[in-house]
Amino acid sequence: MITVDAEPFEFSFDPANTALIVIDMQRDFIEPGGFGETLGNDISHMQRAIGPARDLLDLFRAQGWPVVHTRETHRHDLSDCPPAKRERGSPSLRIGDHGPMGRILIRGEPGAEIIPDLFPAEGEIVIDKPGKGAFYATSLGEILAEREIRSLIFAGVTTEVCVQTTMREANDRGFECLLIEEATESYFPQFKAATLDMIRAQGGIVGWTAPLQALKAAVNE
Ligand code: C5J
Repeated sequence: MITVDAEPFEFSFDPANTALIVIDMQRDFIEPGGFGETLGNDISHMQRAIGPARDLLDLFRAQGWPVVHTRETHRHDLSDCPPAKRERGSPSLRIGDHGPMGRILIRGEPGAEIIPDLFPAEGEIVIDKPGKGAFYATSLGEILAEREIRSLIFAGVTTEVCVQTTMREANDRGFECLLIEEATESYFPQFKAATLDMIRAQGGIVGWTAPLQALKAAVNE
């Protein structure tokens, strides 16, 4: 077992049953000129997560531990995008509309792809998810069960939306979840801070959080 100095208390995991899950590090959310920035968001916050997420990926790749990437995407005909989702947000640029990097959040479009720094390596699992949570309407649950994964280490964006939703789904399914603090970001720093607090409140009601260095130190001990 590996034990990480985490909050609200130590997080222990068996590498044989643990995967890294990198949520939605997609060009449209993070890159200059993408969907997120076009809607007026400050992407500089999001870009801070790239280096730490890359370090985390390198750590897992060096150990040969499993890695899962997710993308928030929809089918070309939007049959998996409920109007209730599409009609909120900005009326000028909705999911499926033509944006600066192709159709917004549509599978195969350039903006829906994972940023080059974190691009999935051969053999890593990639999950296209139509919801905010990565378990809803995907095969993630079955894939993790087949591999007997019981602990998940999280990175990605945005902390308070897709990362938190997926952690809550995972927590309800019995996974032990650790979020690496520098490897997740939001357009809104106060939402990130509040989410980290929520996750570890009440004795770790959703899971644990830890700085990247605490994980690296535990792995290299
Ligand atoms: C994600 C979003 N990935 N905020 N999506 O968090 O809509």
